[in-house]
Amino acid sequence: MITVFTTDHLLRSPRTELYGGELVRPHESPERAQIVLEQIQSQCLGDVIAPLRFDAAPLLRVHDAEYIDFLREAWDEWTAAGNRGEAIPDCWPARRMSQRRPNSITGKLGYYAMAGETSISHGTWQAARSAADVALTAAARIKDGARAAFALCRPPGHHAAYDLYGGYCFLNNAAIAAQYLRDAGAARVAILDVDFHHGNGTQDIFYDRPDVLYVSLHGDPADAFPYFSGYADETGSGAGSGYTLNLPMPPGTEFSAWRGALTTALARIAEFRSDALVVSLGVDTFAGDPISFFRLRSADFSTYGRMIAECGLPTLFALEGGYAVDEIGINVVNVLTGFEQTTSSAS
Ligand code: 5XA
Ligand code: ZN
Repeated sequence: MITVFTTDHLLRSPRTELYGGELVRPHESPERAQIVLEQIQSQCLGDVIAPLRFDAAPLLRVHDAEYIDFLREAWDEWTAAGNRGEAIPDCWPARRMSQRRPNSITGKLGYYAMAGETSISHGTWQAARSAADVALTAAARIKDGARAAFALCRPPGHHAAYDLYGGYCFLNNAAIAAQYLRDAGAARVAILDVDFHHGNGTQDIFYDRPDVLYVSLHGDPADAFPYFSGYADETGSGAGSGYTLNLPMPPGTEFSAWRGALTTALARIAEFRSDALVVSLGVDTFAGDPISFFRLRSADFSTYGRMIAECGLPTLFALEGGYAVDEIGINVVNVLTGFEQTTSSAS
């Protein structure tokens, strides 16, 4: 399997995350991607290639143009306003408040943020832009006939909505790739989100559409971030009714139960008869993850990689979360090699 990777991800290296009432060193760190890359190389998964450079058009297929402008300018506006720390919001358009976009950069941060933990820092935009290129390059490989490709994206993407950032995400890499595949001729694309957290951004982008199925397994939002999205009764709207499937699970969920939910998810994907599959691959379902509450073990990632391969679909994997840094490489590569072994034994 080909991996698409760029060291541009190193440009995303904030000093701060708002966590537990403190500004701490971010869980979503550059080491994550480097460790995944090392494991890919040591396991000889396949070639590692650099991304092509795409223009803004594929981003604008799923994101608002003013939001993109905001992301591009945010750090410069923040520093020009005399702020000394990293850019975080301090006020949101909550219930019964105006939804107008403010002029002030601090106001704009609140307007565009769906969560407060994610600092914008020098280089954030450039890294997010390159991560989208990584996903698009992997999608181009799938379009050209590859059975699978791995987009080693950093920063991740699935919390980024049409015009919202947060949860460490700025541009929705998986959604951008799925839309690219649609525009390249795939009639239907399924997105399977196996990250511990619900991908509110991906759901938001495709919620009213019947051509992109979104299926997510995640921590119950009653107990887990993003708290306000991901309930089982969110099933799509309008023409998209029935094309979102949320499978929330409680604290302490073991692989035996998680695998049952994956079987349900894969049955829905099979019924959808999609031309391609995009997997939002977060491995924060791991028992040792510091910010999550499922109990998967490293061997379980191989098992479910095999299950995903049995769909028989051209499959793009895009990296999302996973913060047990010592095991992130093993867990990600276990999914990919599980997938590869099933694919090669079937052919
Ligand atoms: O998948 N999303 C994440 O891993 C980020 C969660 C952020 C929680 N504050
Ligand atoms: Zn996550």
